[in-house]
Order: sequence, then structure tokens, then C-alpha cells
Amino acid sequence: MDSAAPAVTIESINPKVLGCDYAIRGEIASHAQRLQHELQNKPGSHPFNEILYFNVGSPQSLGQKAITFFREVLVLCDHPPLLDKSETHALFSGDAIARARQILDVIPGRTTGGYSDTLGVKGLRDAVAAGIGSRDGFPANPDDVFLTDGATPAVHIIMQLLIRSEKDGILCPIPQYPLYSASIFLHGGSLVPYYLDESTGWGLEIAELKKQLDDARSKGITVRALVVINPGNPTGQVLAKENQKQIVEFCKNEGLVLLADEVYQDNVYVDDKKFNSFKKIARSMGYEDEDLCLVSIHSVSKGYYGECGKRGGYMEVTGFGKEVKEQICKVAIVNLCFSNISGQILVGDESYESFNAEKQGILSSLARRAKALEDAFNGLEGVTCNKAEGAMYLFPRLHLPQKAIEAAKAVDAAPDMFYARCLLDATGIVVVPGSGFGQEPGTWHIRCTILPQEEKIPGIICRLQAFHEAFMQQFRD
Ligand code: DCS
Repeated sequence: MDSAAPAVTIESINPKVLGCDYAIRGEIASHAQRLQHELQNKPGSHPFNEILYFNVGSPQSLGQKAITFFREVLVLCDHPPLLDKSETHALFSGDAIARARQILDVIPGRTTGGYSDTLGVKGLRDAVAAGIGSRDGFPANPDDVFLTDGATPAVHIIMQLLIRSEKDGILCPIPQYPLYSASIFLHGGSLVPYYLDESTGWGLEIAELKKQLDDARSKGITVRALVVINPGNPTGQVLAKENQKQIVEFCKNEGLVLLADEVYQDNVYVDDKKFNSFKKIARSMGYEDEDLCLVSIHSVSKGYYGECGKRGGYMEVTGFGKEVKEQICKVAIVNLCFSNISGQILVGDESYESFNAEKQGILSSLARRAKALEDAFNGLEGVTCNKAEGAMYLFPRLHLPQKAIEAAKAVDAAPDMFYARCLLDATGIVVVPGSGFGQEPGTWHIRCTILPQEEKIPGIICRLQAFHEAFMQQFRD
């Protein structure tokens, strides 16, 4: 045997790792990093002087300020001796001091440096359950609440639980947030696509669900779950109550777990739509715990928190029965605990008057930014863009001239990738090609966050317009 042969090579790693894709940090983002490096080493080497990362939904990376109250509570919990210092009362709000004391009282050992209880600190799970109860008007059981390091691990846990082989399928929206395709692939299952209807504002049709379910079953796939992202990423639609009722009924009748990704529940920007949790919908239809297997996931990365780096989230798991829940707990035990304590503190925090102004300021500014960017996209030749009713993104459709499609082909790129790359090279603006989320064959999109700070939006729109006009001019048929 060749002793110099490496123990692991790209050919010998798990093909599930090799084959899984996450376009948000894909080819365009890597190219952007190269350009950033070049700009640093050689200022003036590109027609722009900064890279604008609109590919990732990370509000604070794009300038959103953290809510003061949350950060004060975290600092005080991380360093409890501050609570005994007189200066602390001048530097920190009374609400934050009181809240930090309450939180420390429920954390074993009064420290953020220990492993927490397996499912998360009991007192904080109680707070999350109370929050869900007041949101929905139906009580939540703290034993159904698992605190997680953001929403991502919750998705992996559920996929791990449900997927036994490639014969197990998960119904997943197209377009979708690529965590779903990646996690289904990594856990060895089959993604069963259902298409959202762009012409009705990314409508979710039950007939389409049924068609895809039947088709998968006819191929021998056991469909285990339906993923619904509400409000949608990348599509931004907020589901209507009646539609949600149909979805709940569909899952119950077809014996599917409903995996409700509700991380954007605070991000709704239109007056005629309101977020309703699937739990509330199911309970208001008279469905009890045992009638429906439902997982609702949430995160402090989104909403007005924007605390992506703190990795806080939860999943509320209902209808699974005691034995299955014990198995989820076992996975948590193997992890020692599912999540870090700072994230747990954030997710368990309550709404205080003292941060209401900051919260409203962030949410109303996001609504204005969504509208300004939506109007700008709709003003571009050959671009149509549905409303961002919620979430943090726009997903405009590009109707590209044939010459642009051929130019893309000539460099072996999909047309949306080609467009995103030309946009980056000309303006420094980083977006994600629609192919990273899935799209109807033959349609092309890009995804752009609505997160640039408000004062930067007019300048960004000007750059976008100038680029698009030049692009269309160059490739006009
Ligand atoms: N679910 C959805 C729908 C998301 O959009 C994201 C993150 C997550 C789950 C995972 O969030 P956390 O693990 O941070 O809690 N959204 C990514 C996106 O589309 N751009 O950047 C992050």
C-alpha cells in the first residue's frame, strides 16, 4: 500500500456531503470575496469601491442595530458580578437588570458557561411556551418546546428522525430555502417538489400538492412530511388563513408531518395579510394534539432581532406521542444540549415596552425598503417582481433576451447565474441566482435581500438601473 496516500480524498468522502449544495454561499459569493480581496489590495481596480452583500439574510451584517435591551440582558447574564456594581444602574436599563436577575435565577448554577438542561433551560422553555400561548390564544406545553441553536439544527433533527432511506420523501416548495434540499440530501432522503404559483403571488395550491404526492407515491416513495415556509423564503408570500386550513387538512388526511418554518413570523409588511401559526390554525379547526404531527420552528436570526450570530431558536413539536418525543430527547442527550445558553436567553425573552420603539422602527423601515426595491425591480425592462408581503427577500423574474441566454450558454452558465455575475462585476452587488432555490424550468430569477440600510437604497437602485439598462442594451434581440 502506498504510504503517502492521504487517509481521505475528495473521492473517498461521503458522497452525500459532496453532492449537497447551498447557493446562498455558493459561486457568486466566492467570486464576491475574490473581488473584495482585489479591492483591498488594489483600490480602484473595479468600477465600485465596496461589495454589497445582498445574498444573505443577516440584518446586522448589513447595518441593523441590535435591540439594546437584548444585548444588555446578555451582558449581565454573561457577567453576573456587574449586577452588584453601582455603576451598572447608570449604564443599563432597570428592565434589563430585572430581567437578567430573573433569568439567572432559572439557570442552573446561575452561569451561561455550563451545559444547559438537555432540551434547554426549563425556565426559558416556560417563557417560550407562554409566548406561544399568548400569540395563538391556545396554550403551549413547555415539554413540547426544544431550544435549538437557531432554526437550522431543528430542521436537521426532524430530517434525521423521518428519513430512513431514499425511499422516504419530503414535500418541499419550489422555490425553497436551500437548507431543505441540502438537509434532505445529507440525510439520504428524496425531495418531492411542489411548485408555488408565481402568477398568483406564489400561491400554494392543494391540487399541486396532491398531484406531486400521488406522483411520488406511484414511484414507490413514502412521503413523510410537508415543508411549508410561511412567510416564504425566497418568495415573500404570507399564506391566507383559508389556505392554511386546507394545508392542515391535507396533512391530516394524507398522514404527513407538517413542518412549518415560521422564522419570519414577525416580518409581515402588508396591511391585508397577517401571520397565523399553523398551530393556531389547527387548534381553531378543533384539531387536538394527537390529530396532527406538527413541528413549528422559529429563530432569533430573523424578525426584529436579527441576531443570526447568537444562534437561538426553538421547535415546538406537537402530536408526535410520548415514545417518539423520547427519541428526539435522546438525540438531544447525545448533543449534551441542543443549544447555547446566550441563544436560549434571547429566544426566551419577553416583549418589554422599553424596546418597542426600536422594534417598530426596524419593522417599519423593512416594509419601506421592501416596497422601494419591489418598485425598482418592476420598473426594469423585462423584470416582474411579486410583492414581499413578508420575510426579507425579493425574488424578481428576469425575462432575458435570447442573446443573453446564448451568451450565458457560451460560458457554460445558467442565464440567471450569468446575470448575477455580470451584476456583481459591474456594480459590486451580490445576489443569488434563482437556480439555487429551484424555479419553474425555463424561468429565471434572482434573490435579493431587502436588508440594505435605508439611506443606501436610492444609490443601490441607481446602480441597479444603470447596470440593467446597459445589460439589456448589450443583449437586445
Ligand atoms: N428557515 C428559513 C426559511 C430561513 O430563511 C433561514 C435562514 C433559516 C431557516 C435558518 O435560520 P437560523 O439557523 O439562522 O435560525 N435564512 C438564510 C437566508 O436565506 N439567507 O441567509 C440566511
